[in-house]
Amino acid sequence: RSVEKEKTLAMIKPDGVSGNYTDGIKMAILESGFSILRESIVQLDEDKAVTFYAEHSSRTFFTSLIKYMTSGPVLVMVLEKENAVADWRALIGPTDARKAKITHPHSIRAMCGMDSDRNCVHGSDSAQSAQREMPFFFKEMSSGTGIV
Ligand code: DGI
Repeated sequence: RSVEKEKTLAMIKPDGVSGNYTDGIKMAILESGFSILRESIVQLDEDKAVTFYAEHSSRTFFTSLIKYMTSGPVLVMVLEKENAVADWRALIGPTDARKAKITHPHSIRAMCGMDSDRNCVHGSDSAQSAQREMPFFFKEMSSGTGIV
């Protein structure tokens, strides 16, 4: 029986793209056994960034988060492998890149992130989030039963 594969949304945030971390991150992705099914470079406008991070709209850091996420192009990817959602979260490490450098020194955020705001990469936090986030960037990935 073939192993059930799962998909997740990965994003290299503006500091990752401008800091030339893209190739290194993609290498880590492939070495970890993910397939990159889709990829696209996108400049988020304020509307798109606000919609993407709507669940954080009441947080104190929201304004700075939106400013950061619209500060330059991002690279969005759809990754696929068995257990893709959890495995990609494990590979990127904790939200706060300063903590990641101590507790998860080999994680992507430890290697290219700055702090809890500029943390270089994004990953869907659940299969449900992935089902919302993938068609947000790749329309053809809508399941037809989702909210998009
Ligand atoms: O899923 P994550 O990206 O690991 O973390 P999250 O969903 O809790 O937060 C989404 C983004 O919001 C995160 O990547 C960066 C920003 N953020 C989260 N918590 C903080 C934060 N930014 C600041 N400045 N301070 C925070 O405590």
